[in-house]
Amino acid sequence: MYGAHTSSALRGDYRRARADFTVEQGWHRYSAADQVLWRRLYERQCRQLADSACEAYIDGLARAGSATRIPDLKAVSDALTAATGWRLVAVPGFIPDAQFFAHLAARQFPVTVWLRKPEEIDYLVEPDIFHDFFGHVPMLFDPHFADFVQRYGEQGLHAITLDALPLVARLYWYTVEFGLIETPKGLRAYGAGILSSAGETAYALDSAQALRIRFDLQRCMRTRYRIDAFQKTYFVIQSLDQLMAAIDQDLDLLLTQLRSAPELDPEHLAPGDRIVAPRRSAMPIPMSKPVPPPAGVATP
Ligand code: HBI
Ligand code: FE
Repeated sequence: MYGAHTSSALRGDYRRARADFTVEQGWHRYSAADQVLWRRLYERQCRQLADSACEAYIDGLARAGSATRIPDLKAVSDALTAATGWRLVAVPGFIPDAQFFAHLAARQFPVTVWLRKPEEIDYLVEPDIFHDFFGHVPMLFDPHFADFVQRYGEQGLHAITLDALPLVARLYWYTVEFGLIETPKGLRAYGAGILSSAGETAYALDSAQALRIRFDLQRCMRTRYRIDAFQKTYFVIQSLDQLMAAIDQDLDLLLTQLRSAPELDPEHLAPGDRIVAPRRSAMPIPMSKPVPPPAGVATP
């Protein structure tokens, strides 16, 4: 996955970008091979969504369409605008933080125009159109989530003036990119980095190697993350409203305090963490004898 710390040169074509880093998508420039790869990616991810993605994502994906060809961003944008007032803007790739936040604050979601190469089908460091579209756009059809991401953009812009970018970047990372949610049907994913990744969907929900802890704003903002491998820690919300509740407040004091608080390491639990059980237990539980949950495990 990617992050604000990409060290290699960015691979998009920035020469034609406007001052706000938007470009023309140039839909006709995608090759037949690109279209074939899109369908492969789309079909593969779809297969595991039914019992992995939250309902809002599954509904949004149906409304975003684009199962059979690379989306024409303008066309999907019209449907999205009708649903939640958001629109999609085409960008060459990763853009500066302030510009990224400014787009979100204006209800514009930046979608990278290029598609990965066939040899990168499983893994990519930077966002491409498959990640940006398949991962992010479905959730933007949900009114609550859509409002949260706009508010996040405003708070991100403000956080830059407080020199607190890493703190808000981690919030984005652990929610919009890698968030999990407890639902009546069980643990599900809503994060784009999970839902656009072939391997991370099952890992995030099921693996005994990962920590799943109840979402806590401060814990989340203090926790480092990795961009080169599956996450070690996932934060679990209990409803999408919880996201807006966390961010729709004056964050000045919190950001100023956390700026100098020690960072937390994603590999270990911290005091006060509430563990959430994986979707499927690693070992089958015998039906005959009720087994008490391990200490500290939160039951839904
Ligand atoms: N640009 N295209 C693009 N996509 C991102 O996710 C992105 C970005 N620029 C900055 C950025 N993300 C970070 O500021 C956030 O992840 C916090
Ligand atoms: Fe992303």
